[in-house]
Amino acid sequence: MSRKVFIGDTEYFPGISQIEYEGPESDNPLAFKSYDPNRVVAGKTMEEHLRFAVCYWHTFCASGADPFGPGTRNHAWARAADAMDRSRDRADAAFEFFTKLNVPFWCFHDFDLASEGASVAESENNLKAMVDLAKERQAETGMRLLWGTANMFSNPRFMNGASTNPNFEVVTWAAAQVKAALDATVELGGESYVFWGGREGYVCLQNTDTRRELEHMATFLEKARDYGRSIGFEGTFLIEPKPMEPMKHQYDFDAQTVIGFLRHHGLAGDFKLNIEANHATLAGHSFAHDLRMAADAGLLGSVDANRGDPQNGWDTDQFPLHLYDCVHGMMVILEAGGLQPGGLNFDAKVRRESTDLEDMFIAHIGGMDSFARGLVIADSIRSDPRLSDMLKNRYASFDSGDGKRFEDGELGLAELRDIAAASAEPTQLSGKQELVENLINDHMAGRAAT
Ligand code: XLS
Ligand code: NI
Ligand code: NI
Repeated sequence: MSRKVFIGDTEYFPGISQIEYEGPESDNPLAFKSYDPNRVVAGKTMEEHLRFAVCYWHTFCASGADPFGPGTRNHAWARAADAMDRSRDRADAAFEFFTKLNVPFWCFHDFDLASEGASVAESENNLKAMVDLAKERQAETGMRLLWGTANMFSNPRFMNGASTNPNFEVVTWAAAQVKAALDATVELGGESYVFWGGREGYVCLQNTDTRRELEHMATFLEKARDYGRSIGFEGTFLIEPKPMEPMKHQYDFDAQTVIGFLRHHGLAGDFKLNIEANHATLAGHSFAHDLRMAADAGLLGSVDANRGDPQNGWDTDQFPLHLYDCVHGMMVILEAGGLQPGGLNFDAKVRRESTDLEDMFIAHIGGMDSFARGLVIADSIRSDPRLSDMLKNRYASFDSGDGKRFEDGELGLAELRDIAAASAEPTQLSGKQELVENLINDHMAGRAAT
């Protein structure tokens, strides 16, 4: 291993060494069974396809607190009395974790990395100091930043939103945060910059001027884009759709809503989508659906790889360990030509009850193995001509003749009517859903050498 395994003089994950690929026969919970970074699938290595990232917030900042009780974890990196010392310890623990896990990327919010100060200037200085440290750690370990973002939803000042806040003063504080977070992202060589619309939405429609708030959001994003480009940010700006929580209704409801918004405001050239699995399911869709909508629009930017709980109506942010989701998702991602410069960010947290230090590794290893299996199985399905032929044949009536003329926009409504009037009742074409599902199961169960 060329990468140093721990940073500074404290080892935060003692007893856990470099996680290696041991193959499907291994029964070591701290080894990869399927994720072999160098294995080539569909012309690229697994590492290049999957571009895994660990998120800072759930993994290093959360303690397991929920609305009914405090945290269940008291990590060594969260104990120092001074806030800056805590930030530094946390960074060292994080870079040790990233390196041992062997992921190429990480992601952060401004106030995950540094603590918020008492003024705009103090917050900026705290962040700058931590960015300098993170830059050193990146150079030492070879880690890269997938994306940065700003937390504009935790501080009580953002209770009514950030860029959509009815109070202009709050909008300026949001702008100050985005400016500093963009500076940090550029300094760390981030590939993308994310806007998750934390509290951009409403709880009471009757006290809200939605038209004005949405205009403010578009103006804010435009100014953020202009500032980013002016400091040399060449990456992608990403919007992360979510339909609800914390607000009753969030403006970035789902992929199609955001696509319409970006196009309406002329932002689709600089912005793409960061699709989170659990947000798609909260919107009543599947993970693969929102991926497909983004991909169809040419706007699939990156992925927050997690999952919800089918019985719960909130963002449980569980690790993405359901193989079907990963297979269906990777089918879309492969079809779209991949995620680069985006990646698969584990916006996921171990359960409150999973309190061993090794559980953090086990959860990420499971997520990485699930997506690696998803990749191999999706590639195997995609190279089975039965599915592609079925799909092609389903639309064959548009390939020539009048169907083709319709696709080309050459037939008016009256002409379409005349074609109908001159023909018999349309042929019944079976959707063959069960056949498609069986075919996918065949690949899940072994046609793919996983
Ligand atoms: C919350 C979001 C958040 C974003 C980053 O639901 O998923 O974690 O990914 O602000
Ligand atoms: Ni997310
Ligand atoms: Ni989320």
